Amino acid sequence: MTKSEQLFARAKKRIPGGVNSPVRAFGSIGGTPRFIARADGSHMTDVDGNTYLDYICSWGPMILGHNSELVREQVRRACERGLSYGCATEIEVEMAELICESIPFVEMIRMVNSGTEAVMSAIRAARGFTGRDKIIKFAGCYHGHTDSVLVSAGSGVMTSGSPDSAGVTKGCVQDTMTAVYNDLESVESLLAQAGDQVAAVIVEPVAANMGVVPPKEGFLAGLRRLCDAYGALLIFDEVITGFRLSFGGAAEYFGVTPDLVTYGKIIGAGMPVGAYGGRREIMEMVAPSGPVYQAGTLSGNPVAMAAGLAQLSYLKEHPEFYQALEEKGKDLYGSMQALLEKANLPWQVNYIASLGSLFFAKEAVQDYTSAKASDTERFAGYFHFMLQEGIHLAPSQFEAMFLSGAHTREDLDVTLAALEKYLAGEGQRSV
Ligand code: KE4
Repeated sequence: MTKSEQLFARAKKRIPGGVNSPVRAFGSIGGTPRFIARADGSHMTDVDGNTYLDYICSWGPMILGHNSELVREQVRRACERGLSYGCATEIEVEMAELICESIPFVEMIRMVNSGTEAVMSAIRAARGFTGRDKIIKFAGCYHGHTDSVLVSAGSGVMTSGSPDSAGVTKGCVQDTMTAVYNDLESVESLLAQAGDQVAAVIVEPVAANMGVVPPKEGFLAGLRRLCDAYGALLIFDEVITGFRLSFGGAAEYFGVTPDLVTYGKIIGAGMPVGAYGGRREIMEMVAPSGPVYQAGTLSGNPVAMAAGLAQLSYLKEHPEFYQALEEKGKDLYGSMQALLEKANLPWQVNYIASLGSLFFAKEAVQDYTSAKASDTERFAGYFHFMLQEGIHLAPSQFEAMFLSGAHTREDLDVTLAALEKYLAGEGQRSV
């Protein structure tokens, strides 16, 4: 048995499914998850000493690459001053000022400890501000595991949610309506039915939890227009896209301004950090300045702030980073698409900036229904082929590939060579 196999067997005795987050368990693709011992730059090394080129990047946070000396040094210095005080600190002010002074529509921001907490809090703030109960989300979009968004991801329009998880009561999701991503008419029909009850529309401005599905031209601007027409707030869930598509995230990238935004991942640089922010009049509803309660023992933790501030400061001071990352994405994902065409295979590569997904689907993937048409068994074979080639993809067809500043030209070449090898062999199997 490998050490990963031994650890997985032990883990399953004491941790549900052997993991602290379900996707890590390789459930949809089979096999034993690799237990990682360390990671540096664009690579991770498992407990058996195998090194992999990494496209998970911790699901997004490691945009500078793993184990960045820049971030590590600030964390080290923060640790020497103590790990947590439960009191206000200067670095929390610096973090809030950096974000608010960089992103115009974020007039105020509150730090929390995860993307889930950010979304939960933003929805509560939207309901508190509008006095309305209902929210609209999109089939296939994931916003963390707070009850109100764990709605069965039905691929059609749903006026009242049904729970997508045991333990979530009907009551928790009865005010959650589901629309179809990239389909403004589906949103308009829900608003027409319940418009004056809708507190907010929440959207991943680039869907990345059904695999990567970019917004169609006009989709985000259309959501802005519809929210304005019906007095609902627009929430961009930028836990993945924030500070990744550009320093101003998808809002800046697409030129569409939400009322509230949620962040996570990159703003913690690998430490547990989430945040929500937006218009001052909305954020001032949040305790202790207003009646919307939200709190957290470790919110704004000084060590986590040190990590996040180091990473964000670097990104802000090096705007050219994003151009280079986008070029890298075009190069990798564009070349993957070209290899599929050269092999005369019908599959799809969706990508935008540094996010991309290879879908084993024969039709364009533009929403949840078309994403779900993917051949997940074939994806499992592809995943394990690439893992054998020393390339660790996200262990699910419905996740993204993430690029970092640490991925090199050689890394891309190794990836493309492995894909070409797959397509020439296994990839031809009964298409
Ligand atoms: P966390 O609570 O996991 O920090 O963030 C929840 C969340 C909210 N919004 C969006 C758009 C997200 O993608 C996420 C979490 N993303 C997943 C990856 N698809 C995290 C990986 C995991 O669940 O282990």
